[in-house]
Amino acid sequence: MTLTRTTCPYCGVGCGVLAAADGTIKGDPAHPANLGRLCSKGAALGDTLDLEGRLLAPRVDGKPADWDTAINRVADAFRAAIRDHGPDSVALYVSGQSLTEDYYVANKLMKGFIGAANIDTNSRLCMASSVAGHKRAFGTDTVPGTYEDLEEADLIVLVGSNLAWCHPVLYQRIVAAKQARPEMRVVNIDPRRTATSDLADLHLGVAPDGDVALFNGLLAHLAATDAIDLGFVQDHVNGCLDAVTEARRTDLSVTGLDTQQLEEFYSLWAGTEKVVTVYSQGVNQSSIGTDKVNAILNCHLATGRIGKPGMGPFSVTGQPNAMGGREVGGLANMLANHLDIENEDHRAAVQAFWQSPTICTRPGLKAVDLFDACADGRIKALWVISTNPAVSMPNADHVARAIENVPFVAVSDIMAGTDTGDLADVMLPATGWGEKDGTVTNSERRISRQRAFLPAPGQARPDWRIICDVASAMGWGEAFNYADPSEIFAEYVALSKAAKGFGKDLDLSAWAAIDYATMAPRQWPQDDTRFFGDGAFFHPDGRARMIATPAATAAVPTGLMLNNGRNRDQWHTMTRTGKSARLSAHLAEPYLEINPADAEACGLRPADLARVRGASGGDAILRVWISATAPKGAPFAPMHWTGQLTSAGRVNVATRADVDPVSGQPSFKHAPVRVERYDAAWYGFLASAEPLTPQTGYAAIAKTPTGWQAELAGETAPDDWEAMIRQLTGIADGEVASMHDPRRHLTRVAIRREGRLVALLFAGPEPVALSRRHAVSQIGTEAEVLLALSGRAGQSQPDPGAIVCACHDVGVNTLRSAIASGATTVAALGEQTCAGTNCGSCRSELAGLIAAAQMKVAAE
Ligand SMILES: Nc1nc2c(c(=O)[nH]1)N[C@H]1C(S)=C(S)[C@@H](COP(=O)(O)OP(=O)(O)OC[C@H]3O[C@@H](n4cnc5c(=O)[nH]c(N)nc54)[C@H](O)[C@@H]3O)O[C@H]1N2
Ligand SMILES: Nc1nc2c(c(=O)[nH]1)N[C@H]1C(S)=C(S)[C@@H](COP(=O)(O)OP(=O)(O)OC[C@H]3O[C@@H](n4cnc5c(=O)[nH]c(N)nc54)[C@H](O)[C@@H]3O)O[C@H]1N2
Ligand code: SF4
Ligand SMILES: [Mo]
Repeated sequence: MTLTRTTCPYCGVGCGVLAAADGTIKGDPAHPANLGRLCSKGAALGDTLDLEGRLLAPRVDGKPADWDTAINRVADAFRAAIRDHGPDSVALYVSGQSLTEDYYVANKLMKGFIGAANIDTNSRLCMASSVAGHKRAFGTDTVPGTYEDLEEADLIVLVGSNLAWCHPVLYQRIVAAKQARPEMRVVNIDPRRTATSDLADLHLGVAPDGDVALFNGLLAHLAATDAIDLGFVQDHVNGCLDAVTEARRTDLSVTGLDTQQLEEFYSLWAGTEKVVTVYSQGVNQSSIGTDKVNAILNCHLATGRIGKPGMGPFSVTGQPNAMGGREVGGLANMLANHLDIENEDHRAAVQAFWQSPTICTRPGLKAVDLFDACADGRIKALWVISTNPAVSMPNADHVARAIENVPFVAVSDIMAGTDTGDLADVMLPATGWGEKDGTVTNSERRISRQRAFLPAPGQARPDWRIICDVASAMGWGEAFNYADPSEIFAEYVALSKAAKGFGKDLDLSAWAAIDYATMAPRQWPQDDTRFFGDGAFFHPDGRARMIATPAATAAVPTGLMLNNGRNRDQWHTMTRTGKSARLSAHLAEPYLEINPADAEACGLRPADLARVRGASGGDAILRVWISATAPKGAPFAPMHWTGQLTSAGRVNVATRADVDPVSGQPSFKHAPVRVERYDAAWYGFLASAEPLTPQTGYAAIAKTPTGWQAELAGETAPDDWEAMIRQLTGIADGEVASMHDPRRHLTRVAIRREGRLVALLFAGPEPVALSRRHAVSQIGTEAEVLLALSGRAGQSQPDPGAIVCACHDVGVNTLRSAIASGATTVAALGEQTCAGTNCGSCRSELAGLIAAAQMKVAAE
């Protein structure tokens, strides 16, 4: 069996993977990002390669069509809109998961040939504030550091980042570095305690959006304690005095932290030369996100702690190619190769290089504005590629209606059923990870190859080719005539050469001599380059800028603000990770993690369902998870669940679309909500051999080893339970057995087909207490119906409980009993149960279980 060297398609760590067509997946020991490690999602990539649910042929108006018909339909719709309403009436919405080659041709088509800049990307929801902050401070969008800086640092500050779950291999690298050098310090700044906080020597539960004030306070402290590097500032930085003056004015009560906490953090930061500040969505996804970024950058610029080994600000990218998209100018306000739309010379150079008939002259619509333009009729033709905005945009119901309102919508996806694809006139089947070739750039500017190791399924084509096919049908075939992605990459490298005279950071000259087929992972401009250590920046005067960042004075928050983000084992809208039973076992339902005091005030009990209503009126219904780690006033919900898997689990119906004024990035993280108990008349749990559709008031579907399961509830109990199961499962045949306990109002129904159990329902007026794993394990077996309906695990098979270690399938009950029998360290638990010994993503949860058990013993 030959293993193909490729790159993980999930997060921006950009781990190297060795993969084979039989589903073998291993970490690549030769890839500098992971050196052989993988996290739970990477390790489970083999579970996502089957063709179930894939879009395998084009669809036009809901019916299968051939490629020519589909491509011509897209080209005609775009041409007609441009002819009748001008180039600004069409839009592309692409993705940080597009490969560099896909991104490059999409951008070339829109900006150079259609001649408008209405191409934006989901990176607007993700990295836009970091991009804007970098440009304000450095004069270009550069991430100065490398992953090794994290290992060399003496202090790592993680701001608004749940690295343990979202960049797990980087997190593991920090864990290993801290083990080797226990004097290393880690500070975690996040309103809630997360798995990442477990590594931190200091967790600062900052008030939501208190970060600008916090870092202003740090800058004022640096100034007051003579910690500013006056030489560096004098030679290389403008704006220091203004920034410090603003910082001194800051009301630190906005941080929500007490003086002792602030003092501890400030003196640690001031006193440690080698400090890296890592930041992510708790910083970017805010209406003051760009100021948050600059408040952080200010502190690094003022101390000259930037671009040297072990020090610097580090904005970690979320998606596998968020960085590559920025390089090729994927955002509506950028041109290719870090050049600027607003700059006439830059535009002329790019147009000359492309030999294009036109070039956009002003920035296009940013994501939120773009969908508003869909809603109000300005956009006549829209093409969505590799992203699922009907789920992932804030105020998602409005966005779904806006997409519906566009006269022509094309969607390129790998899956047949997605919330956005369901709104399309034309569906274009793309090849997915493992089936296509191209490059991605990770958080440390390292370009790696994704390589195919599977054939293209059905009629699916790579995204770059679909885009070029449409461009050809629009009459621009010559400029989009590439035999394969290596030719696109070569053109992109040549453009970088043509743009070199503009003195920007992006320099790909090293790739001119590199063979695409055998390309090894490599950083631009050179391996181990750290920008800015020598004080050279990219504003016209060659200096950096500190920005005065005013912190809002403390507004007393009234009511609950919904925080949101990611789970360890799911990727975004779950179209891929949702296929894996192991990954789905970690957290199988959308939930609301809420502080006990808030829960009480809202009348919520454990395992209840909560109705979460945002300012725009949309409701999400989520399982209540009462937890002291959620700060008071700010419950947390995961972003992942969709209309395919839930009836009301899309959290973005409750978020709002107010944006950062500089970057246009929406402030997902803080949405005012009302929370009340969902008044369910019945709750149920259904295990099935057949796929399920969410149809009851509350329904959350997850993949299991034997098929599917669903948590169910509704406001009125069904009259006919059998009919309900048949509707949800689509199973029309088979014999039905049922049990009713009229006293306790419990109902249990089983369907057997050819002697095997194919569906099992447990329902009652209270949340169903039952071993889910046991019920699920009965599906497909010849189990005795009465025993199956009893819902109890047999003596010989103790219920392992909710899965904590996804790699080795180890449940919480197994772990608790191992802890009780003396495995009181993470290492000992690993020896006894294997948990945590593969990817390590669950180690902080293991530590949490041990701590909880020890606390319980201490209390007894
Ligand atoms: N498992 C998994 N990993 C992923 C992804 C995934 O879907 N699943 N997606 C990838 C992508 S695209 C991205 S962008 C990254 C995101 O990676 P992260 O940014 O680490 O993830 P989030 O969970 O969105 O948010 C991080 C934290 O911000 C905190 N926060 C909220 N408000 C504030 C605030 O005002 N201040 C501060 N300091 N913190 C705040 C939240 O409590 C949360 O813990 O993850 C990438 N990795
Ligand atoms: N509430 C809340 N919402 C958020 C966030 C948050 O923190 N909170 N975070 C935001 C952020 S940072 C991000 S990055 C976005 C992510 O949100 P999205 O980008 O909308 O989420 P994905 O599920 O990654 O969507 C990718 C889509 O592309 C498809 N796909 C996969 N591979 C391919 C391929 O090779 N070609 C094509 N054409 N399609 C493919 C998948 O099936 C899927 O439908 O969500 C944003 N939304
Ligand atoms: S950390 Fe995990 S999800 Fe991210 S690139 Fe590596 S294996 Fe993939
Ligand atoms: Mo993201």
